[in-house]
Amino acid sequence: MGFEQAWLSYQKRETCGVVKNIDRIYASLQNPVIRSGAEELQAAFAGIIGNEPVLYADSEYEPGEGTIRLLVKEGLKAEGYHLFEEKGEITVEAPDANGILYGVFELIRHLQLGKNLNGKDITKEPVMPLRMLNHWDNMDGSIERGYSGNSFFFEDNQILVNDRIVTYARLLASAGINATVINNVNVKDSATWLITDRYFEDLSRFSQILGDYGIKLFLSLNYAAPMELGELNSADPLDEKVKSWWKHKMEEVFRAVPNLGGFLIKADSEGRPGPFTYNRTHADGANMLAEAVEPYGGLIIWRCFVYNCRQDWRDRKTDRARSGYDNFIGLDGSFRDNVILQIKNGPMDFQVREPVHPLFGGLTRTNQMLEVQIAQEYTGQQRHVCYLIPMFKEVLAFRTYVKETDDTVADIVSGKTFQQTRCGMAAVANTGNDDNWTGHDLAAANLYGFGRLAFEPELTAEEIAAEWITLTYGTDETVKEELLFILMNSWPAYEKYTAPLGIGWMVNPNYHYGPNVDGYEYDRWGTYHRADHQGIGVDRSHSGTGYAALYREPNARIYNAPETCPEELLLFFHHMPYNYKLRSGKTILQYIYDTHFEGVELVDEMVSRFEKLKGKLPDQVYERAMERFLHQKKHSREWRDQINTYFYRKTGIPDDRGRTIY
Ligand code: GCV
Repeated sequence: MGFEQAWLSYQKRETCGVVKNIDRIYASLQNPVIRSGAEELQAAFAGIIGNEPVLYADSEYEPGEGTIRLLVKEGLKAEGYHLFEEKGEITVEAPDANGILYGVFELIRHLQLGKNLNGKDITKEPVMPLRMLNHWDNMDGSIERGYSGNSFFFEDNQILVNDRIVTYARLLASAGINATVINNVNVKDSATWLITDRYFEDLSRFSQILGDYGIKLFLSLNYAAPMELGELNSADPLDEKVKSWWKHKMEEVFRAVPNLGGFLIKADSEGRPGPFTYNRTHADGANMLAEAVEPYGGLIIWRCFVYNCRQDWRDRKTDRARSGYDNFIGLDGSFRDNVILQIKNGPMDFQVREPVHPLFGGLTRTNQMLEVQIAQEYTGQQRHVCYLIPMFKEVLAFRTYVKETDDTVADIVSGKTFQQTRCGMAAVANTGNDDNWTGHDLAAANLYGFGRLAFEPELTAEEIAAEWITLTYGTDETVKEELLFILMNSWPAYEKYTAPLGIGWMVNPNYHYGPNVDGYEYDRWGTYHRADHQGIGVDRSHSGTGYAALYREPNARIYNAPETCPEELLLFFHHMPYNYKLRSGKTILQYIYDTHFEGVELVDEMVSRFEKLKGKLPDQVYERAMERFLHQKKHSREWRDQINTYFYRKTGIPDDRGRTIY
């Protein structure tokens, strides 16, 4: 089995119930995206069914059994498709080439899942306009927060253009992803030079490959490029010289690099340069760039991950959680049309549990995009299994109350709430040059799942997981059942044995892996749990930092009081005594003990279920994943014991079930 093809390995399927005798495909082959789709169909039929249909130009079309026709036809929303079967002939109709490609992949999914197409009539339109990956790859080949090897985009400050990029593009397109940012948002050194002729030739070949699969290339930009490229001595967004520098630069870049969608910018955050240096706002900075890319239909995606990273732990009023909101809410309505604000799902930083970012529902006159992270920086770093689609579904379903209806995060970032078309969802990617793309073989479910979710947020996390399992490992029911159990229980398990009740952090500083309860307690990053011998948690109610009030009612009221606050977020919003009784009647302390034992038990069960798959999964996959499962087993115990011991020693109160705590 070719691991490098991930879920596109096109193994022969005995149970395939789809029309079997396809021998002709008609399509407008001069369009590169449609050609990619047609060739993908050939490969899929050859692998799965065992016969390779012949490609014909659409001008030669003749109706009849055994035919597939890919037809561009108006009617649906951009990138939508209509797939139907009638009398042995299959048609994919779409308003554009991307729609054709997605229809093709729907058809291929049917082949892989062994689902019958006879008489089927399927119409789909992508819900999120932008479905994007953000890679944090550096040009030396390293990846910031990368847990599956090195970059396959860059090596030794060069851009790699090879077959892996083609497979990468196919994988993305098959999951419905239509945009990607290939370099780290922390743009330094050579990466600053990506917008110069040093890289144009390679970049342009690279971009064309993505373009053939309907994927727009985006780059992360260094805000201080005019200075760092040695051409100006300021990056002030209101300085005419700076403005004109960017205009010329963008003209040059868009001329040289085809299929460029625009730029992603991290400014005035964690030491990156930005407009603050010149006493200008984020809007000044973003708008200047937006004006420069506007003639080419370019987008500026501006990140809202902005906070004071030099905080004093003694200071209880400054609250990192407030920071994104406080920095951007006053700018609502002042961004140009081609600017999108990209907002992390929570106000802190991809913890296992956070409330939804209050900018969702706060902003009403600004294009918005949701940023999630499938690189499991704080959720096990692709060594622990942690299927994150259930978390993303909760975020998307969150009611912001910005309107009476159509007010969820999904409504906002799909453009429904404010009738926007420049919006969507981005995931910090989990890929690297490991054979299996994602380090942990099961982490590929997050990559596939992210794309599918952004395209069709109404799919359940379970449906997506089941689909990924069968696509990747075939139709064996035991494989499906056990992997489904593992994936669906993995996020709850991780939450149970790590930091409790929404408090987050408690990890080793810098690496963000492994337990260290006080690791971030006395540092400058604004990440505190405030535990003492009586209680734990950060008071973010009106008597504390006031963060809870940033939400619209009734959320603000609900979060403000411990009695109504969702318990999984209790310690995020409130400093509570250990003996406070939760709704179950358990004290917070006993809840911490119990969940930590339960989390480990769940991991044990996951591992014993995985053991049943020996001989049913390819040996290499089984062994590679088993090695990680054994580590997770051990490491979850380390988490359990360190957390439980910490609280036992702080309080002196034993577990009421007398289990071992050290
Ligand atoms: C790319 C966190 C991560 C950083 C990351 C940053 C961001 O702080 O630890 O590695 O930088 O988020 O999202 O910009």
